[in-house]
Amino acid sequence: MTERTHQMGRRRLLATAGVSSAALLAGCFSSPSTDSNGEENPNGNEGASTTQETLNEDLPYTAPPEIIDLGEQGNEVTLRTEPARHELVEAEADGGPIELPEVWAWQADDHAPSVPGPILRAQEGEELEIHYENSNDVRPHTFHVHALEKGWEDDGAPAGSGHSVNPGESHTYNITATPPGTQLYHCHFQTHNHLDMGMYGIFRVDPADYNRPDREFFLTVKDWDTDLSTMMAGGDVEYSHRDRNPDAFTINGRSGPSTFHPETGSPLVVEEGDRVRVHLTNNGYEAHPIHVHNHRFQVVEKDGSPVPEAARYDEDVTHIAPAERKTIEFTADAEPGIYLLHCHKVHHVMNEDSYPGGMVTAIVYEDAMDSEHFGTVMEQAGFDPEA
Ligand SMILES: [Cu+2]
Repeated sequence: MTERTHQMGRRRLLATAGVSSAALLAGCFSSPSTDSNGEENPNGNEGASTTQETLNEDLPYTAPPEIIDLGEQGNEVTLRTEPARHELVEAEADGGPIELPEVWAWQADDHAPSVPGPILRAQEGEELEIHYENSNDVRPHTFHVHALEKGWEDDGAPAGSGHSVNPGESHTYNITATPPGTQLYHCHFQTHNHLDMGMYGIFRVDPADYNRPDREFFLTVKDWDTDLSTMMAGGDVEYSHRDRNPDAFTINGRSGPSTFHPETGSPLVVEEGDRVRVHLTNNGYEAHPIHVHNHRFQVVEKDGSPVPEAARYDEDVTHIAPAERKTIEFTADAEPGIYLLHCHKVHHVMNEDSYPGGMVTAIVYEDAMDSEHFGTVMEQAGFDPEA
């Protein structure tokens, strides 16, 4: 217990250490730190004499995930992995910055690397070429996607396929966009580290007859033990997979109040009367009961299968297990305002000892956006509409 408290104290220090150079945001990528490999010995950084000041200050920051429409680019994409730093709570937000000193971020083509990775979107039935080019990192990686059809060697799980992509190598994963639905992908090399270092994302396959809703949102929830990131960044922390103890909780890679930021977070902005779909995926190790305020939703898809009408019912909490995908649908029929969407393990709605934070965002009606309270929420999220 004492040990834990001590580590938490150190985390706080790491969290507030140096967010200094805005120039890093410009995409000037540096070489990855070679002592942050940690593959062979997960606790392999023992003895590294590092201080918080030396933790990967030259790494770039991640950007928010973008939707990559594969159909618009010949049903192919080139993915890479970029070591980066990641803001759970942005510097401008209340309580920020809280950072992961190192993540391994997926990058699509020439877009900015992000955690979670890009939302890859395809049309049912298309033959896809996912090129994985391991040019920017020092570790092997793979691309593994759930549910979608592929051959043995393209499954991306070395223990099964016998195949990973070493630094300097590349591999094309031939994948068929079926079955349709909301799937997820992640790196399957040393998954206990690579997934937890940020190598995950949503893979959406729209059915041929997809009836698009008025508003559609993609949310990945995840718990983190920030000690893993600190260890991989060369920090003087002993991380044990057996004692993994999550201390950060995110929606699309951000913790509240940064989740409310309209550009870098994931507020669900709606207009009264909209039919709204939220694709939820869980890429962490814990299950999360996701609760929506003042709206009754139905689960319409689960793991890429449509839920039959007869099995749908109105509810306001849905449990989402690790790797599970659920698409929920509701009508924006409440009094126009701001309504929370959050994990109801309420200690997941915290940043360390501070509440609220963590795994929370909100449905925001456009009509409520000129209210005084919305202004306060935006201020807390660090959003300056004038900037
Ligand atoms: Cu990997």
